[in-house]
Amino acid sequence: MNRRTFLLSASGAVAHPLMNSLTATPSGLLLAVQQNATQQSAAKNAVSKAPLTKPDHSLAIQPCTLEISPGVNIKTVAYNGQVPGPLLRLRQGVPVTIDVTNATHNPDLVHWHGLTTNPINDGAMEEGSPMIPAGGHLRYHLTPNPAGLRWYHTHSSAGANLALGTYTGQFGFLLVEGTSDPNHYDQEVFLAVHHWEPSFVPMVETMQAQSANHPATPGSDVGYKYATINQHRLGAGEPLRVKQGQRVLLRLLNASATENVVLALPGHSFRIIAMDGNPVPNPKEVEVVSLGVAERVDAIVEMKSPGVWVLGSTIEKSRQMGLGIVVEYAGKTGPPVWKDPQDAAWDYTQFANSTPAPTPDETIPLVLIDLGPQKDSKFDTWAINGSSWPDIEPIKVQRGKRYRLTFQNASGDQHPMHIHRHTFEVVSIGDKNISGLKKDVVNVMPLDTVAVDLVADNPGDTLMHCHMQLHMDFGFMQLIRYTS
Ligand SMILES: [Cu+2]
Repeated sequence: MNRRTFLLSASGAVAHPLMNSLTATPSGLLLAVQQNATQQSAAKNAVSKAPLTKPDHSLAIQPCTLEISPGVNIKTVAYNGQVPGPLLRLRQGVPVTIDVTNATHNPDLVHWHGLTTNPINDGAMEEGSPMIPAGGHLRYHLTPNPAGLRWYHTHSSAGANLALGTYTGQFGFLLVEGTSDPNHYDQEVFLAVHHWEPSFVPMVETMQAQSANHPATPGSDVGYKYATINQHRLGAGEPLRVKQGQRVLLRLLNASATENVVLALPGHSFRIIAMDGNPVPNPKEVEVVSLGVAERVDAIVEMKSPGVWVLGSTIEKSRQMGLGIVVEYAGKTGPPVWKDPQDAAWDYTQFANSTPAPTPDETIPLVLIDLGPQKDSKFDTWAINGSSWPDIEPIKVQRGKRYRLTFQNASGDQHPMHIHRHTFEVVSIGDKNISGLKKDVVNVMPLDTVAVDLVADNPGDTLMHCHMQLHMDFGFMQLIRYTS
């Protein structure tokens, strides 16, 4: 059996029909050809035995209970029963197999966020990736690229069921290690933000008022009872132990389903060296780190203010929910100290080049609109240029061309826009033109316009969506389709 194929197991044993839809390119990379409906249904009905070869990594989607602070237990679903899931350290360009078993009662799939994989292995059903049936199993084949901080998470939709999708603990870090890392550091720490116990709350009124054409009937938003960094609320779990003079590399991820966050560490600054895993052109020290949903930041912190501190949300209520972790210098004791930062502003452009990006082959305006709640839905429906998923035509692109996508946010909400399987370049925020800032998620503030350049260099259907679970589940998705 060709190793470069999927194996989808239910109970019996045959080669997976999807193997016909995968062909090896001369460079050895997998290239997915368009799947048709027949192949999709064949994938569903496939019965195959467990793989003969041992995978490089294994993940189990399984129910678990987390004690996020003393006496506060969260029932959720997580990879291998832990939050975050196991850290996957992969070598750039070295193919790996990852077996995923689904020990829950719902079909699910894993998205490898930030990797330039193919549509079948990407883990997005809208691109043609197969679902992993309840009780089933799937082998993913990845050739990790590009180097940097990536992550993996469920890409199932939740709709109005707040016990599914990214509301759960299904997320983990994936680090693609390249050949060199010029940044010296003494300690590397992975910190993921998540919010727990979601519930429906009324949409903030100001948000509605700002939205163009927002209907009179207010929709719902999602609120949370608790927040954690990794598995624990602020003050629970082990502190982050540091020594004076250390350079600590923080690998930060916002794995919340719907909440953008801003973090600070009093007495210290963050030297931002990478965003979404990609080195920034202009590393800079700042007092706060903003993380839209699904964004990552690599920051070096010089430990030069001995004490016991709170690294946490700049919002007091969020810290009370648990959004923080104690940073404790060796030999220091006492209650952790918080101080509000003097400058909490966040500006992507300061980390970019101020020279403009190359002229694109084509500019595609995308107006992001809040349509309000449709029919009897609790949540607002979202539209791109007036259309909502699934009734929306794909954006057509040709291989090798450079496309400028302008996200014009006509709503009162923030939208962390994500494009699958590609890295884009942020080329303007409002009126300010920049270049060199490579990302896979960009947060578009209310009524702001952000433009990104996408070079069509990875053929196959590509999903573009807002990463807020309640937005993507209610219309805020569109495919980018290669026509050549
Ligand atoms: Cu959104």
